[in-house]
Amino acid sequence: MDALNNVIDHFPEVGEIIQIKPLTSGLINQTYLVQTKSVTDPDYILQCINHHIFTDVDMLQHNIEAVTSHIRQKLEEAHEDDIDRKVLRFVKADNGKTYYFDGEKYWRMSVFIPDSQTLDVVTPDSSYLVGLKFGEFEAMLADMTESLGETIPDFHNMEFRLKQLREAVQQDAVGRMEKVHTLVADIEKDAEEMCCAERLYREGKLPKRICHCDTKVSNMLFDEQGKVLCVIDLDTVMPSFVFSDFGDFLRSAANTAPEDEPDLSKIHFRFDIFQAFAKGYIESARSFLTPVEIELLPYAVTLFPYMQAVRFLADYINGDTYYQIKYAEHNYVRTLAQYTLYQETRRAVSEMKSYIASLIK
Ligand code: GN1
Ligand code: MG
Repeated sequence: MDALNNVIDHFPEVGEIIQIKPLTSGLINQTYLVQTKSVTDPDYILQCINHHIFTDVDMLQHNIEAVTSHIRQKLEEAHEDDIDRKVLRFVKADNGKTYYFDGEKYWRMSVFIPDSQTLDVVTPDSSYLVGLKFGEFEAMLADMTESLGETIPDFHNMEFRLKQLREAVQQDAVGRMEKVHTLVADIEKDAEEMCCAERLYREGKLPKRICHCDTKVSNMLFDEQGKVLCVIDLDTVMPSFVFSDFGDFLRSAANTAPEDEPDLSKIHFRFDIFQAFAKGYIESARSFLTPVEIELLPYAVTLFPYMQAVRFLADYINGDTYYQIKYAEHNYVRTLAQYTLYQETRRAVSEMKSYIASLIK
């Protein structure tokens, strides 16, 4: 813990510390809760940024600062109360930036949001509220004048993710292809269809907007009543299709099982969660969504489990170089779980379409 204390010393606003606890959430960054002694001082979240994945930390933090200050300003203009629990605040290090480089690793600290919780399972009621919130989040960012960089280039680009899978298959770096070649072939069958967003974008028929791009349920803080307080994990906030936030939320929230469930019979798509979330989202996002965006929302729901299966599978074939794993076959299990969810969402497409049509009448 001494090393962590040395890091924290570079963030002058942080008061005397009584405890540093590792938090286990997230597959990418290392995260700690830093508890301070004084009851009047806030606690903090300390994160070691994975700079192998986020290679341009300066751009990353610039995006995050631009977005959080823009949202803060909007909340102030709307005379919201309790703003410090509704948007993250990153603390300045003694170099004047919101991150500190110790010669080897990059660190950042943000104020911990008290009396908040993450949920693993959401209800239709809370999904409706999350939907409203995400529509608002995108609407609030719609008039940002500052341009944001892509912290991970082509992050939710399906064509690019398939290209990565194909490269992994070609290389077969650790000899896992024998085990997964049928699965790869199954996934490939739908490849062209699943790349429709990129095609429409090239044809000028689909816009990019600033999105969160990692809207899984565990990246949201809820208050005691189950209302979303604040969206966290802003590393991937960048220009993308609105499908990112819509689809990735339902990928986790509307799954009856965890994203790495080994028992595939437990994985189903919860239509009630879809309905509630879509209702909230369309209510607050309708003002800016184009007809093409609305039309393709059911496609978005299928896209994210599909893309996640492709990404987990590519990582499995590459020998687990990207996602943190808990056991040897973890990425393989994750792939099957996400592919199963994908198939479940496919079966619900026409029902999703009718429901959305009923909302926009
Ligand atoms: C990663 O950082 P974390 O664990 O919230 C990943 C997401 C995936 C998710 C799958 C930067 O998110 O894109 O959907 O795992 N983030 C990055 O659980 O690759
Ligand atoms: Mg993340």
